[in-house]
Amino acid sequence: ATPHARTGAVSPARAISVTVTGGAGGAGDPLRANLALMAPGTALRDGLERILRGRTGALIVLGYDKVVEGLCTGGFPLDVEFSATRVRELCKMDGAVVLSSDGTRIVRAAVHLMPDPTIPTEESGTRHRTAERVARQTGYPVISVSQSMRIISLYVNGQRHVLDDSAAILSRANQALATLERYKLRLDEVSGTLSALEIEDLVTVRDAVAVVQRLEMVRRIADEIAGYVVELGTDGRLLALQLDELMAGVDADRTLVIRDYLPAGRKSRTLDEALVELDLLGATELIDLVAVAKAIGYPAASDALDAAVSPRGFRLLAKVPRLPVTVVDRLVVHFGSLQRLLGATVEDLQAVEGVGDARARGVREGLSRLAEASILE
Ligand code: 3AT
Ligand code: 3AT
Ligand code: MN
Repeated sequence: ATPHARTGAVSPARAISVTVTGGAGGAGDPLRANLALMAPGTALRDGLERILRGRTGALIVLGYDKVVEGLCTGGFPLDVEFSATRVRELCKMDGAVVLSSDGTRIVRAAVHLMPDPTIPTEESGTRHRTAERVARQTGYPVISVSQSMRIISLYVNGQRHVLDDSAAILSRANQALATLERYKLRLDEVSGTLSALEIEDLVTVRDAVAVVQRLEMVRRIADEIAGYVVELGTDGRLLALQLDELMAGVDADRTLVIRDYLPAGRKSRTLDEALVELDLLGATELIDLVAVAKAIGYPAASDALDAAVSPRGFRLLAKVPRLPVTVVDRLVVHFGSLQRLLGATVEDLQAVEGVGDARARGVREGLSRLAEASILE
């Protein structure tokens, strides 16, 4: 997935609720990476929960370098291994605790941080103003535990993210999962229809694009759930299993269907370009089949949707058992279209490098079986 962050609505607490849509927030997303560091099951989260229960507050900087050092006054140097109990005790004192950049050591404690006062901040309490400014000035994530409001916040990338408890995240995640299940059913319907039309050679741009659209919708909601899985840490294990099961093969299908229908020609898009364009579609554009068709390189006119197209055959060949990807590619290059593949005899198939007698029969039988199955549907 290509990562690019998008943020959602501003909640009353002025927290930026981070809704991950599109290709947003993939593995490279800094917010997601930091949420993983403090997810349930980690030592850092354990420490933060202890501070919360103890009703003290905390100000913790997750990184130490010359810039951070320059903001530190007072307190004392420590350089001891991080532990949940240590950080909880140290946070009973006034001031901030500074951790090493990898979070494994406690570098300083009871520090008075003096960030640049001209850096804008929307917070009011001195702890939270400091947290926001230090995060902006140093680029390191800063965690605050509010004593008065009893919440944990993470300041990173100019955003504030409030850590919810697992029950709240799980209820949102389960709603998203229910949506994913519905989307997946619809996807299975449209891809079944596409397979049947492909066998009959009756595909229009609309049918192919409908599958691309549904795949993208499924991928986006799955990505949102993947974000919850990260945030839930050990509490997200079952959610992760359900997500994996629902998403089996979806990413592969996405590539295959686009490779099947990417318009040919010198000026046409490559697979990667098409994927980027799809990723850039907003939520409302994604509902519009014309916009989706345009993203993969078809003309942006509504009558273009009714044009007949033929698949190259990648998606259906991938359903033939025990056929290596390299052989699929060679078969498609050799025959050029699914219709020619369907019409090929065992001898014709053997003309392709890497296809011997047994494999040729396998392909022949596999394709016939797919043809029968999709007509029955
Ligand atoms: P206490 O003896 O605990 O009252 P202290 O010197 O230990 O004082 P704290 O770090 O506990 O101070 O801070 C207590 C409050 O003082 C927190 C904040 O509301 C206020 N405060 C501290 N520094 C500033 C500042 N630079 N500007 C405005 N208010 C400040
Ligand atoms: P609470 O929601 O009350 O916890 P706050 O943002 O209202 O946070 P306060 O002014 O009440 O913050 O300060 C609470 C403590 O935060 C006081 C001190 O231990 C710590 N603190 C505040 N400013 C700094 C700073 N610049 N460096 C280190 N510690 C600070
Ligand atoms: Mn306060």
